[in-house]
Amino acid sequence: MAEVTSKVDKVAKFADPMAASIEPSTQEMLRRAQQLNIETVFDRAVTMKPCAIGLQGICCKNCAMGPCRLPLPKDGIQGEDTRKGLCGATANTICARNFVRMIAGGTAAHSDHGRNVAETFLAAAKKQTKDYTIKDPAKLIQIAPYFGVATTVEVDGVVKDRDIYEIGVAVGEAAIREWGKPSGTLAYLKRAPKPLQDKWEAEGVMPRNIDREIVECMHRTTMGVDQDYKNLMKQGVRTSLADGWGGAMIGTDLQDVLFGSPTPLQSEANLGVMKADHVNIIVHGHEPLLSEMIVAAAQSQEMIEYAKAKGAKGIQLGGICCTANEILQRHGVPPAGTFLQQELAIITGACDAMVVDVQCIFQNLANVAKCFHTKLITTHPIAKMEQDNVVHIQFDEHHAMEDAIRIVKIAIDNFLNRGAEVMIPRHKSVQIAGFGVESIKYHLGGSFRGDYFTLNDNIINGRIRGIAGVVGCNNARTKHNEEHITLIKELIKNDVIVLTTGCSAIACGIHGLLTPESAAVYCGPGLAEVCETVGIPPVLHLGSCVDNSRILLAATEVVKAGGLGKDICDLPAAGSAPEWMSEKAIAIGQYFVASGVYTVFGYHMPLEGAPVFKDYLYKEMENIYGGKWDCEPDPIKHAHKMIAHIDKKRKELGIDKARDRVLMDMADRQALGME
Ligand code: NFS
Repeated sequence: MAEVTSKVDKVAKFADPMAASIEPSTQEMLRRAQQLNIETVFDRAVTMKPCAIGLQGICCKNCAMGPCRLPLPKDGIQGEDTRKGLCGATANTICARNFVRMIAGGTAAHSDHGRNVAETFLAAAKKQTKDYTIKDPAKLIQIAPYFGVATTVEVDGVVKDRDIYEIGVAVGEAAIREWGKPSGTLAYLKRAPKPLQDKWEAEGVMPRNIDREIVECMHRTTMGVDQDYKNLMKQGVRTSLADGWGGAMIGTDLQDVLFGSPTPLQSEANLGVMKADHVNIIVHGHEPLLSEMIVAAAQSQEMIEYAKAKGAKGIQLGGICCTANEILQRHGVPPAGTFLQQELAIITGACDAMVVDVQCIFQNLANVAKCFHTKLITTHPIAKMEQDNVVHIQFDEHHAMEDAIRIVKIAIDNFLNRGAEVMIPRHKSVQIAGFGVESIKYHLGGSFRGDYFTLNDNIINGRIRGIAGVVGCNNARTKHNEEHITLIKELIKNDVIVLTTGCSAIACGIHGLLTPESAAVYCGPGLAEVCETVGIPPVLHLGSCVDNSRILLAATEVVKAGGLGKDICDLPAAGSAPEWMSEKAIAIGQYFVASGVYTVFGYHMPLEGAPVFKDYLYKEMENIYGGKWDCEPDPIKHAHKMIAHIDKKRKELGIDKARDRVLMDMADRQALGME
């Protein structure tokens, strides 16, 4: 048996496990790491403080005359703000440029993921890859018209259904064109409520194609180009819309067509899903293209027998980050943890292989893996690691299953190399995941009356006070999971139903908020009654971060069902990312705001150094798009800001006092001029 060999000579300062996380298995594994003298992100967060000027958003390093730093004077701006960089760029310009570049970074990440999915989808539709097929033809038929693709064909005067693979090729080709088409605007924008489309059109922020918007962000924010924060933000808005109503939405839809649309299913969550007597494979990252195949390979009889021949009882898969959410929502594979638990999964000593693709992957995983037997496998041509203990197996959709089997075999072969220091925390929770636009319709509307009317009725009668989308990351600068869980418990206590994605959703699973039973424990009486009646959790897991597009479409369905205004900004709804850290979160926040949602981030926003620009995002933006930004690190105050907004919208809709819907009789109808 191999010994744990720490490659870390001296950890400068250890984090206090109780201060680092509210979650027991994380605290336990952090203690374990410290006993073994293995450094984790929690320790580094104690040692390394963030740059105070970068934190304010006013460091410009876009040319070699800088970096120019424009810190806010200690006693604030008195009189005219005279701060400027060498070229004369103001704090507003610098802060807006940095913000827009974050939007571009986030949009690029989601959209490049979407593009990879679209390319694989097209290969599958053309039958160039045997391992992928069209699993959800109904969804393909539903989305085809948005791409101008006919789903029927007329032969000799008879209308017939078109071959599903033929539709697939046409949709795949049209979808890929969304990244680079020379004219027009994005196809999916017309899925938004009409008044919202009109606003975007009037403002000139309809995205033209996905790549162009990202490129234009980079151009406009480079030295000496756009010097007006409002004009810069127009491009920021346009790019974010190219994410939410473009790359991310196409990614979600084509993943559903390729792998099946999620339906609610039961699973578990947390590090305790790993098993000492099984081969443990952790998949981590974002694109489900390879992980789908790994699920199939790990479940194959051949691989299970192979694992047994090596002395294991079976193969246990687990996920980290959004790859976890992808295979959870379609296969019930349990997530082993959120973003901040990735190093800890290896520190269990029981992780035989960690397979990573793109995004949210710590380079330090390689250093931690060196201390154990774990094989760390990178699989994507755009995401390699420099450390020599990392294996690269480049995944190719044309021989996807072969790649997956190779990876699973490496993990199984590695099972025998485990050291003596296996320590898997016991903690895990049961969860129900796999909700989507269609399943909400079904669960809240019933099979005969599947629609959003029931949800709307319950919002109008006040049993459900409003809807919150709580999403996003963990951040080592905040206490792991505390903001997510405190905030969400406060929302559901106040009868606000929560839709969640990303690491927030994993946190909810870990902390037991994704079961119908949790409604009786944590919810206010109205929401508890609805959850009990229809058998849903008060917090609905809608998938990964690209699946925030599902939240946009769910909000659009609520608008369509009627009675709650004409646009997303009329709804008693709010958005939140309480522990955000990624540029992707900023892109998501901005497309929520530009779609009419009041969006509150926790921790901190990199805007404090440019108060005028900050005011533009926090106040003026609402006059243009109906949504605006806000920030509140305290989770209880954060929840109440969202609730106050929800109440304001209820008042504007005239449903602030209503408790039960009053059915109109004939006289009432006649009084309103209705028949
Ligand atoms: Ni979203 Fe999903 Fe998690 Fe944050 Fe990273 S995994 S794409 S970026 S950390 S929620």
